Amino acid sequence: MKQWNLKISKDVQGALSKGEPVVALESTIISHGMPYPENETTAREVEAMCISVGAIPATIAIIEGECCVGLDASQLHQLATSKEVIKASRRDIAIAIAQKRTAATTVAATMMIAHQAGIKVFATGGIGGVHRGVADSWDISADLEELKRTPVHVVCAGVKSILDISKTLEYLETGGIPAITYQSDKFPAFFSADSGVASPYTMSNTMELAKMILVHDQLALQHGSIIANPIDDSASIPREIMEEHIEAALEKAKERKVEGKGITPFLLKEIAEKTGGKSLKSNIHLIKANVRLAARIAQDLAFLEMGGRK
Ligand code: PSU
Ligand code: MN
Repeated sequence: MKQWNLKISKDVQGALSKGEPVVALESTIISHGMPYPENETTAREVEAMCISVGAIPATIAIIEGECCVGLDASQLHQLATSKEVIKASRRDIAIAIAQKRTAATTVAATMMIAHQAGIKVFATGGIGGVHRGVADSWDISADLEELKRTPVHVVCAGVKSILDISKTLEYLETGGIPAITYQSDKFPAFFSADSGVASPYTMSNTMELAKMILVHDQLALQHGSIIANPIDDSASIPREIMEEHIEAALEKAKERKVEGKGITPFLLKEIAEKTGGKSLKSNIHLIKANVRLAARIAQDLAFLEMGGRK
């Protein structure tokens, strides 16, 4: 069997071999989720923040057909600026590698590669989910399928309300995927801390989350989990305001017949424009908060794996 031939950076490899905390980061958010130059600055700042908390960041992407775990500055720049970068989810991975393409990896593809590298904690902004109007479109993100089969724990700010939040939670439940909200009993809706939907689980500190991950690993469970981190009040955007923009963006997507993997990037771009950049600011704020939380969980997990008790 052909090996994955991962290209793991020296820093990430060093941390993994010593059992030190590592946090995986995705790249679709860089290439298809945010405009330039904010995407590049955020990617860099997020990595610096992860290091300052005490974990090594492993940003993941496919660069000219190689699965890279931990990117250098020029690779980040390429992902942030090139129009040639494709969006790769699970279905696109073998094609991207075979054709030596450069691809930004979605949550699903990043989970796959992170797992191959031995990374258990992953931070991002928002995950994909069950789209509104799913009964007609059958649009359910491959991120949810991946969570069923890959043991990586994804720290995010919940799901954007371009998605159907209740149906997404139902889908997670069916798939046996725990969704835990950090310090709140409400599941967050990305731009707002409260989606109006109760969270299946609440945990109040990072050690509790790390213990869950440790047990998950000891049981060799093959699925992942969602750790939802509600956005701070200071950066949140009221639901009613977002709702208006989302409705308009969905309408426009329908008119223009945007389909398949183009839908999520299209909606994100529309919403960022409609809110006059306010949503972008919130997005940047929350991804940093998520990386901070993930780095602390990864630290506690490393402590437990070394035999520490608390
Ligand atoms: N949601 C966001 N920002 C993002 C994405 C989702 O708020 O950048 C990206 C992530 O990479 C996620 C992907 O994995 O979109 C989901 O795409 P799709 O819905 O096509 O599966
Ligand atoms: Mn889709």
